Amino acid sequence: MKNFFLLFLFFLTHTVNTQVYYCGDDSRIGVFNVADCSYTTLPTNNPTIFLADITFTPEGRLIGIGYTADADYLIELFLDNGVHFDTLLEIPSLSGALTCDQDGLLYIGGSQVYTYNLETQFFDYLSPLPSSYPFAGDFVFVDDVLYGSAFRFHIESTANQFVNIDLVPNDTSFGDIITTEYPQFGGLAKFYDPEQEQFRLIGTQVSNIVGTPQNVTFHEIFLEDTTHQALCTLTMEGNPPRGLAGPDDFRTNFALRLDLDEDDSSGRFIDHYISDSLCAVSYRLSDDDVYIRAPGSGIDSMVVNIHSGIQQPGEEVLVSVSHPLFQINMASPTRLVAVPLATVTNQDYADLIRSLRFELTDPDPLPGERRIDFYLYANGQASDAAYAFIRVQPEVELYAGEDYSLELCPYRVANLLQGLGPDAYQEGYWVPALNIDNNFYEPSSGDQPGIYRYIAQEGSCGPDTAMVEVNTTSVPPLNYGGGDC
Ligand SMILES: [Ca+2]
Ligand SMILES: [Ca+2]
Ligand SMILES: [Ca+2]
Repeated sequence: MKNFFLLFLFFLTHTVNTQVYYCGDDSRIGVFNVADCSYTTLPTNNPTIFLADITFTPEGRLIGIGYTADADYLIELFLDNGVHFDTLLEIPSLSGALTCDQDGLLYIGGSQVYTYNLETQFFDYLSPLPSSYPFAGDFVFVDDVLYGSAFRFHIESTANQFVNIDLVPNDTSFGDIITTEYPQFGGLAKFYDPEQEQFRLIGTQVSNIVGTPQNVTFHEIFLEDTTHQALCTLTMEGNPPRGLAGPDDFRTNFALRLDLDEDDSSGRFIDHYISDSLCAVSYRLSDDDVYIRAPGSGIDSMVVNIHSGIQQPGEEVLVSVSHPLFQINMASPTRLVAVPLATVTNQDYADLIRSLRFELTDPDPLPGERRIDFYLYANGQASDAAYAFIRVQPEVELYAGEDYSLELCPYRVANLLQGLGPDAYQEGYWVPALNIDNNFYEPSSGDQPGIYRYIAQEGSCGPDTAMVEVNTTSVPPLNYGGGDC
């Protein structure tokens, strides 16, 4: 079965627990549902980098390795407003494996193993591998041990090796061979199964039979006795998935969970939320779709504190409105403890979280990212932290785009925003308003030729204005591919 859902459907469907993310050879990202072997792919328009593998980071970033005809790159992927890439670093070629540890250190495998620290931007050589063992497969951490699927080139054949990787820098051995009985897994990921109350390990095997279509088999891997079991074989649209990543990698407490943005629509994955509102002094700390899972006896308290990034102490504070069901204690303006005054539901906690704000009281705030951490407590147990990242951008100038004019055949539809250029602010509005609210000039809905102004404004930013003149012509316009109107 094949499914091409729209972006919003992707976000709606990917939050069920038994899922792993995959990336295809042609820049696609998707979600595989372990329970029924269904999948959802998110096509990328105009791929410029082909994806070899992906991983999440503890801060909820989605990082990939990919390649063009010229070079290999470490990239960050963004799925809000469609899939787009940001190149972080050029890396050695033949890289096929990527994962991330609890501290946010990336492990990149190819003909050698490298590490990359996203914070310090330090790229390092971890360990030499025998030159005939490239990690064209994937890496996965299980109980703090890094496993990898490698294969060895012989003169006449290849041999698969499932190994653990020695994390001692510059050690001469790469670890131990766990088994040679596994197939070559192009992708490896683990996820937490709430019914079995344990992690499960998944690997993908792509058929190497020449010709199309190529099949991919998802296997469950049992490290304890080095067996594996095929879950299903799929024929997917385009090239089969190569890399895998698990959304549960950095969670430890699955019974008590807080997710500040369940469908990840803010652009941070896992349990986190990011606000990059422009020119604002008051910021939300969650999306509307806050999700809480708590044991039957309920949550005893919630702690929220500004973890890092404060630039002007005393001028950057947490703010809560009073809530009839909670006592809010603030020992300092950067730390808040909420204790229920009566029996409350998870929904009451969610309402309280939605009402919280981070505020800048200085009229000239300083730019930078602030991180605010949330913890829930139940029966003496703390949840994993859910982070709200606030990007303060006081000096942003909005750009509405370049003025231009357009000659259209009568009744021809045109995307007016596209013509303003790639750097134009995307959230502006039109004066006069276009009849269908999607930046499209559509004569059939009543839009008339004339001058349209595009206004870019947000918070106290802007406004900046660009002008588009729409003319209609009955003769085929030049440079429009010919043809009659
Ligand atoms: Ca991976
Ligand atoms: Ca989330
Ligand atoms: Ca959301």
